[in-house]
Amino acid sequence: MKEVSQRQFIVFIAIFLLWIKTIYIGLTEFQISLENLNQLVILLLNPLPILMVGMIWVSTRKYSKQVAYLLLFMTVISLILYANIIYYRAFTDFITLSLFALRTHASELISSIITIIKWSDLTYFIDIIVITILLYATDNSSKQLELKFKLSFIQPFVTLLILITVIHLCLAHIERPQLLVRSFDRELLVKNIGIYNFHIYDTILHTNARAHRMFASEDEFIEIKNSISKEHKIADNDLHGIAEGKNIIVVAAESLQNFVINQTVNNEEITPFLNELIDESFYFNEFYHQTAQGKSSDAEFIVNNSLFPPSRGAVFFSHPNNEYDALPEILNTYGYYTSSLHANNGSFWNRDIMYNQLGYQRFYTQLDYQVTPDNSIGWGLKDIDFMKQSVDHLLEMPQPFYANLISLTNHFPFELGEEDMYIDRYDSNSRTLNKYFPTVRYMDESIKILFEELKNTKLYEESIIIIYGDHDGISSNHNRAMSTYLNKKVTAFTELELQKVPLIIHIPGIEGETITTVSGQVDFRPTLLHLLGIDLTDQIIFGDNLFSEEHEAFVFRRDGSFVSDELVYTGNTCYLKKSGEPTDFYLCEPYIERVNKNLDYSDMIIYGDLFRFNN
Ligand code: GP9
Ligand code: MN
Repeated sequence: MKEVSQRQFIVFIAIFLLWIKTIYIGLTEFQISLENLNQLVILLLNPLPILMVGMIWVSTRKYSKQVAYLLLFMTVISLILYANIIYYRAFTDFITLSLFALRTHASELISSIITIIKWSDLTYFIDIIVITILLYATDNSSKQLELKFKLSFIQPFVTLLILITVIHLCLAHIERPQLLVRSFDRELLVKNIGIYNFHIYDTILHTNARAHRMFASEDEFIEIKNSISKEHKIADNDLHGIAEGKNIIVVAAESLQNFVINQTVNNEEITPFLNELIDESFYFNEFYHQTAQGKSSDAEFIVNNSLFPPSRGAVFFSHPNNEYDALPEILNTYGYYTSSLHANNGSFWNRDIMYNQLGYQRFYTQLDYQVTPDNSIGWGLKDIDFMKQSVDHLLEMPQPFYANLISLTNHFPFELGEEDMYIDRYDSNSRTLNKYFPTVRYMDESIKILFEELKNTKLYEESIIIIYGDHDGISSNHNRAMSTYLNKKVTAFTELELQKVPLIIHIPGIEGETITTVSGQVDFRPTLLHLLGIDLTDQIIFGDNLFSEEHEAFVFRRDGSFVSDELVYTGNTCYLKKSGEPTDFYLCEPYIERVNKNLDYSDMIIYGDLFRFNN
């Protein structure tokens, strides 16, 4: 029995070394920062489950094979770590399976690999050498060929494993609620679930997408195409092609809801600049966001594809390898230089990967901005600084360009320094709503500064500027405070009304008007293309040109709710739009069927990767 306990000891040491190594690499190479005790415990716990599974696996192999399996396990774990180290050094990001499918970054990586690898990296493999020596220094005679570790040895480990996993998941949940569906930043994900669990999670996501794709056929594509393509008539109005050849500057306004427009808090205007801008722009005041769990990324997905995001997860994460026929791609073929600008991690919402597939030629991330503690708050660079620095980037772009500016300051928990408080907080039982108004006001100021900076250059005259709210900022958890502010009861009907976000299209020199047609983010793309004079025929889209007289006043959302000229349907109740009073369900029924069919179609396109059949 001596060999068995010796062997147990060596396996234990091996796992211990891998554990220490993982933590060390996390803190140094992956730059994981610890802000509280909870995060430290998470860091210590998260590598353990996989390593313990490895330990149990090795220990239950035949005695004679254990040495080989142990070394194999150590090598695989070490290579996973090292591959991520190299990738992280090059791109400040972690490896995902979709990278292999897309073969992105491969050439950049190969060309720079010599400069990335260091001799000192060999120390990351020392543990394997130590264990090899230990194994060969101990008695490995095959006298007890079939002897495995006793079950009594394994059992406590399984119990411990389960315990650690549960504690880890609870702590990670406290740290980041809904971690796997929200907060989709790989940095955060790895920080909270650990590098090994991250790879398991990524593999599940990836294979799931692959499996769906395998069973989809071209017939489905043709069926959907025939069913949803309508004749997108070129509206006979002077707006067709009015922005042809101009730059397109889009501002995705973080968490900007429509209820703040032209409103006051403590007797002060919340969005003084936007209120003025609306008078000289096309302002759509019945425009709904259509995002689901993917929030900001869903909004980007919708406006660029005119498709619906899936109801679960974030399409930016679940389907970054799909074929799309996205707006940046289309604009590329018309000679536009396409880019997205966002002063956050490139990996947040998987943008750095998904953008390749959408066709953006350039992604300006936080690395392209001067970000200092002085000009940052909450999620990062303050919007005013972001706008100013973005104009510098815009000035360097080849024209015409399509530039997508994503703001950040007006993000939950709506943090703002005293120096940036242009208005006072609201006073209600919701700290979130109270803080929301000053950050919206700050964002309004930043957009004003964007316009001023553009006007200091030729860019203003040469561009059209579009501003849209990406999704709601105040969830239904704050209904009580919201009803105090709105001075009316917040019912399911009101909740849906609150999902309106502004869409403002500013074309210098054109007066514009307020357009009250019911609409949604899927309409963004056809509407913009109409202004650019680009043909919509054959595009497989769910939206419609809002400037066309034939546009049907009808919008539906990812949860199946819809709004028409007369009816509103949400939470299984049919309402009259004018009064907000519930009405006979059967009035809504035909629409419900249509909505569900279309949402299914959109899902089929994404899950089946059907655009690969589009030629
Ligand atoms: C992050 C930003 C916010 O980069 O776009 O994303 P959200 O939490 O709003 O989806
Ligand atoms: Mn957002």
